[in-house]
Amino acid sequence: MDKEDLKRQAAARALEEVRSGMKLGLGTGSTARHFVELLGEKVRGGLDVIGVPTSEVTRADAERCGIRLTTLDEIDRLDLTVDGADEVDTRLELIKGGGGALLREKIVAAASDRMIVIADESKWVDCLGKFPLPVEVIPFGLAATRRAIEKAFTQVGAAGQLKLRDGEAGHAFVTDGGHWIVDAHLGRIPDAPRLAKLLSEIPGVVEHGLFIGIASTVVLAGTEGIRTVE
Ligand code: ABF
Repeated sequence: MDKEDLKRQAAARALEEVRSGMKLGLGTGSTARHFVELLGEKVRGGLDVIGVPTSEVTRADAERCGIRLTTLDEIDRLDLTVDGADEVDTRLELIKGGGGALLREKIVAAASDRMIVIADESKWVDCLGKFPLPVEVIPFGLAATRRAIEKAFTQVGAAGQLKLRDGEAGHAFVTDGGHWIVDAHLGRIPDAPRLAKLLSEIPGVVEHGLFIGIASTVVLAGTEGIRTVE
């Protein structure tokens, strides 16, 4: 079974939690795209849901699949967000943002009663940090922001290179919010909750890819089957 099959299986399991009338956060990335496609099939079969997309890419996918969309300005809370992740640890702490959509993903997840993370087993780790941690930053004063980010790393006993993410034609990658991303190659993050707090206090940091205390359930698909961690 290849990875895409596993991702689709995880997405299908999450879909079992969806009921008519629900307001859903729709994640970004290849695993979340499987969820959007499977949800679209259900919608065409009569399931009545409304979604808030976490990126312009997901908005386009959801529209193509016939899913009714709204915004967080038009509704209050969401019942459930289903999204992928780059890494998940045993405390259900996540690294997200490899796809560059971490800011909207966190806003949407934080506005949801529940967040189900869908992933293949390769995302499951003992300690976060092998996947480079994305930090979304304001271009103004980038050097100062970088120094503050590096100081936060040393405060939690982490160290590594910080690289500005490349976009198209030699330019920096630009997020849906118009910001840049620096990726921190740390190897391991000894105290993710503390680092999350420290990063949030830096003025030039818009948001970071550590999702702490947000995910309620993780659905992991592996060659041995699917397991759910709560
Ligand atoms: C989103 O997509 C991101 O937060 C994460 O970076 C990425 C995971 O992508 P994939 O499902 O393609 O591995 O969930």
